[in-house]
This record gives sequence, structure tokens and C-alpha cells, in this order.
Amino acid sequence: MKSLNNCILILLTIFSIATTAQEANYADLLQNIDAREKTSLNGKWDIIVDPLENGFYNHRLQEYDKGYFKNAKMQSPSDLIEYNFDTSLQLNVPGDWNTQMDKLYYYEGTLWYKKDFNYTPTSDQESLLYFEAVNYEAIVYLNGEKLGKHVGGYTPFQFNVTDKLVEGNNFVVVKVDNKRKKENVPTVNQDWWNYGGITRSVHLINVPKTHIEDYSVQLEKGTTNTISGWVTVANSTNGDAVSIKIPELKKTVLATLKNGKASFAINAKPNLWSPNSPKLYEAIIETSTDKVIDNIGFRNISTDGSKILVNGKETFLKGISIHEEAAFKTGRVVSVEECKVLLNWAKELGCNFLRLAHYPHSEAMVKEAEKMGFLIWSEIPVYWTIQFENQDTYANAENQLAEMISRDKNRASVILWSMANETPESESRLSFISNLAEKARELDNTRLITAALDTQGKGDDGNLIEDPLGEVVDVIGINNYCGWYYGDVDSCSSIKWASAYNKPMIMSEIGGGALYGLHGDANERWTEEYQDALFKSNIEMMKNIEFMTGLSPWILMDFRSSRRPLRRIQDDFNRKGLISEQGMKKKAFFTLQEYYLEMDEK
Ligand code: GCB
Repeated sequence: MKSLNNCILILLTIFSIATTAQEANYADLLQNIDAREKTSLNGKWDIIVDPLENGFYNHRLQEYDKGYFKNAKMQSPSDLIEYNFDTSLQLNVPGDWNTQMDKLYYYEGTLWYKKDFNYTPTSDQESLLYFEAVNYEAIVYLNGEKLGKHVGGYTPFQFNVTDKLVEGNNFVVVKVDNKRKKENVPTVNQDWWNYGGITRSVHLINVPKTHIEDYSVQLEKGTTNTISGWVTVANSTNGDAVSIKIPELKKTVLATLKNGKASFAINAKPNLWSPNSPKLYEAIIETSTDKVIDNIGFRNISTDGSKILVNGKETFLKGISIHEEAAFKTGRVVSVEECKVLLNWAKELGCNFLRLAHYPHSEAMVKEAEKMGFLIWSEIPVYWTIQFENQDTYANAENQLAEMISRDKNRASVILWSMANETPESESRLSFISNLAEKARELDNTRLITAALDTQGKGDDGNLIEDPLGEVVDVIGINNYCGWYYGDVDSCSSIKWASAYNKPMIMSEIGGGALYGLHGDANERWTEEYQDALFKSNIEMMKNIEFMTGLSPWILMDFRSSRRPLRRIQDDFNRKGLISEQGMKKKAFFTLQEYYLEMDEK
């Protein structure tokens, strides 16, 4: 029996080694790549479109070792090699493939990317190949050898390639597959474009062999005068020192590493980060071999009954939802400038809050928003009817959650981690999302947990919030489409709301579609007047909800969605934006702006 147990243990160990060696996950992530010396691998990449996955499987559909990742070249005129990256088409990285090449507009499947680069080794350095995001599944090869795989389209991952790089020319090949699958997160059904590709930047990052891998520097939960956290250092020795310095506060603390990790606490009275004063402090984390500088804000976030308190002060969240799609050109956001276009519009609207829907947005978006003083709701794509009973689906969702938290845990702007959007009530859904919430709290006990719910019961004189998920979250998000998916526009203003929970509620979506420039009566769908009337009526409704502590209407800008085919109106765009994708403001923009301005005057 004992030997059987041993045998099982050995097998389990081998299995877990095998899986960790192949799957990139959050445990490896380098914190704050902006502070690192890196070589950009952005630019033109050679591509091969491969709907049949011919570069991966042989004709018996077995994974084989002569795939496109070998980047083979003809050695003699008689050689048969039916692909050639050197003569292939090219795409820009970062970028989605759909908007770069007409024939890839609707494409969902495998596409191979290849890039050559030069490398000069330096002693005592480690090299990390870092992808900010690839949608959806990436299998990465370096010089013909498989490094591993990553699943999930909106979070970063990396491979340590120190021993795999060669002096001189190297090539990296990525098999990117954005096929939708039932078991994926998100699943097959989503109301946004399934943009494929290496959608965010790629870097080769150089770090000292003994390097600062990760850190958390935050106000301790519930305080405004204790900055505490931890630092992990790769390849360190027990007893090595780490210093954490915040020069402007005249504070330096030394911590000692044990098993690669050191914890610290600093008594300090920082000027607190808030939407009106988004103060960031330079924080310097240093070891004898490495140094990282970050800009960190200190703020406290808590709830009191149905109120949200920022630094102890009741704060109403004047928000808007955003998809990470670029204005004017359309397609995925790929630059800081494109982030700023969206963020400046949100500022103009009068917002202090953003719901970054429906997946983790880029680090650049979060950092720019933080500088501008936006409070942020950040979420993972647990959206609609995913497979709540499937353990692999759970593992995938949890990894995406952990990668999001790992990347953004030092951002003062982020106050809410959202676990899910509009998921149908069931036992398995409740335990799935409860487990995610537990994981989020384990990784970060300072922020609030939320989820957007579209399940409302009927109370005595209106809607009743009683979804059991209300028990699990700290803040309840409600998506409600009065005047669009149900009810007459005029009826919305008199709807009453009640809640079974004494918790803050954010109206995380309200809205309706309008084509910019289409005018008519207020009861004519798709006109700006209809959308405007809908906003006015919903604003009246929301004014009467005492326990509502904020809102993030749907949505800042029209965005592409394959659920929206109506010709001459939608043309593949969800038209619920307050601004068209060409940057034209619809009437409802000004109505919401006025509501936010009035609130400021009170
Ligand atoms: C929702 C979803 C959002 C959709 C929106 C709509 O409830 O959360 O992803 O885009 O409705 O326009 O229908």
C-alpha cells in the first residue's frame, strides 16, 4: 500500500512538473516591466495563416516535430518545404490581425508569427521573453524549440530563455489560436470582437541573475499611515537584504530575505492618492545586485453599509464602461496615445471612475488612468454562460484572475476586482465565483470584490436584488437595460429598487443603442433622441436608489461585435456608445455629463 502511495506521489509530481513546465502562469511574472532594460520585439512579424493547423499536426492529426516552428529553409533545390516565413506576409505587433488584413477580418483559428532578433549574451544576466497579451492561446517556440503555452487573451506571461538564446541571430515563433471553445474563458458567446493575434507588446527583458521578481507596496488594509508589503528576489540567498526607499517621505527600510521573500512595514504619512489628487511617490526597491523604481500611490478603500469610502471619505463613483478599442482606426488599442483618447473623453464626461470591461485592459491603460485620477473596476472575462462545472475552466479563470492581480496590485487606482459578468444563477456558478473571490482575497486583501449581476427578482414595488452572489461580493454590480431590452423608456424613471444586502451597489450597466447622426422622435429606436431619452429616464430612476453608490453606463464608445449585424445601423458595431467609433459625441453624452456636473455642484 505504502509503495502504491509512493508511486502515485511520484506520478503526481512528474505530472505537476510537466504541466508547470508547459503552462506559463502568474507565479512567474516579473513586476513592473516598464522599469526594466528591454529590447522591443515589436514591429513587423512574418505570418502564416493556418486554418487547418497544418504547421502543428501531421496528416494523422498528431502533433509533430516538423512544424512551422522549425522555420525550415530549403537546403537543396529538390527539398520539399511547403511554407516559408521569409516570403510570407507580415503583420504589426502589437495589433489584432482582424483590422490589419481584410481577409482576416472574421478569421478565428491558428496563425503563426515569426520574428528574428539579435542577441549578445552578458554574464550574470537572465533573459525573459515577455508577452503583454496574446489572444487567445499562445504556443511559443525559440530557435525551433518549444518554450511553453499560455491560455487567456488579456494577461501577460513570460518564459525564462537564458539558456536557450544563442549569440547572434535567434528566432521566435508563436502559434496563436483564437478559436472560440465552450470550455474557454470567455466561452463561445460574447458581445465583443474576438480580435486575434499578438495584441500587445513583446519584449526581451534583461535582469541580473539575482533579481527583484515581484513586490507589493501598499497601505495596509484599514490604515492610512502604514505602508507594508513584500519583495521576492529570484536566485537570492537567505539573509540577503532588500531596501525599500520612498525618498519624498524620507523613509528607508531594510528587510531580510528568507526563501526568496522579505516582508516590511513603514510608518509614514503619505499624501493620499485620490481622484482629485492622484499623487504618486517614487518607490525604490533595491538589492546589492538589482534596483527597480516604481511610482506608487497610497489610498485606502473600504465600505460602510451601502457606502464606498475612499480614504475614509464617502465617494460616489461617476463612471463609464470602456472596451479597450481604439477610436478612429478601430481595432485593439496598441499605444499610450490611444489609451489617452478614451481616458480624456471619460474626463470630459466628468468621470472619476472607469469600468474596464470585460477583460484586463493593458498595463498602459491602467497606469495612465491612475495618473489621471480614475478609480478602476478591473475584470476577468467570466462572462455569461461559461462552464461552471468544468475544473479546467475554473483553473483557467483563476489563472487569469491571478495574472491580473499580480500585474496591477500596486496600482492605487484599482479599487475593485470583478469576478464575473451576467452569469446565470446556479449552484455550480455560486461555488465557482465564490472560489474566485476567495482566491482574489488571498492574493490581495486590500481591494473590494465585485461582480456584475443581471439577475433581479421582483420586490413589492419594483426590482429586488437577491442573487445569492450578493453574499459573496463586497460591492454589488447591477446591469439593467430598462428602455432597451425591457420596458418603455418612460417607465424606467419610476422603477423602485430594493436590496436584500446592506452593501454598496454600482449600476454597472444601463444603456441603449443610437447611430451617431441619426435623428428622429424619442420613441424611434437607434436615434440619438431615443438613447438620450433612455438616459434621462434611467438617471431619474437611479437618483431614487439610496443604496446606489456609483454607475458605469454602457458604454463610452461604440465597439465592434459580431452579434450586431444590422446593416446601415450597426454594421458590426454595438451602438450603445455615447461616442461613435469615429469620435462623434451623441446627445446622451451631454446628458450624462450634465448629471455628473450637477453632482459636483452639490
Ligand atoms: C450586457 C453585457 C455587455 C453587452 C451589453 C449589450 O449586459 O454585459 O457585454 O455588450 O449588455 O449591449 O447588450
